[in-house]
Amino acid sequence: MAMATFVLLFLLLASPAAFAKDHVVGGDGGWSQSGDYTTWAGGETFTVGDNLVFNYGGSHGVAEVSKDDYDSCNAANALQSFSDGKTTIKLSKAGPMYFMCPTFGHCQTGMKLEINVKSGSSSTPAGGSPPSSGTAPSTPSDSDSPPTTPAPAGKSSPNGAADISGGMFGFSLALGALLALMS
Ligand code: CU1
Repeated sequence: MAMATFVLLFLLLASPAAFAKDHVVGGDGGWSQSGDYTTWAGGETFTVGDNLVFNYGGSHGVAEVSKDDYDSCNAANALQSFSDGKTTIKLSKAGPMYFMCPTFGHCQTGMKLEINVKSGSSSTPAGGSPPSSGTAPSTPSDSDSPPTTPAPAGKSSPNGAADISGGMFGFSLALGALLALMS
């Protein structure tokens, strides 16, 4: 029973990584000249760790390009390009990504895709954690105070002896003055 609970807890804790999603570009219509990829991308949430899946026919391809080349439909400087009909691209970092079909004329007719990859949901709360970690340095300072407590005990006896001898000296002075007055 305890083992089953442990396994269940482990699965729950591990599950965020299991949420990596495959985004099939264009849905059932796939990657073609008839798709509207701006609208399609607007309905998707892309997160680091997800996959982008392009399904397309032999006359098409996939090229990842810079924003400038995306805007001008230029596949000559493609960061990576594919033409195998089924291309899976892992979204490994946050930020914008740009894709186009390198076949002449296809990008101009709308066969292009811009996405914005978001960092994992776990990293968003992490941005708020630095304030809490700032309180951690105060804990070591508490451990510094105990050593100072025993130290005065060791020094108090010499001071006490000095106080006694000083008191004796003052007493003898007062006694001497009293004796002088009496005589
Ligand atoms: Cu194409």
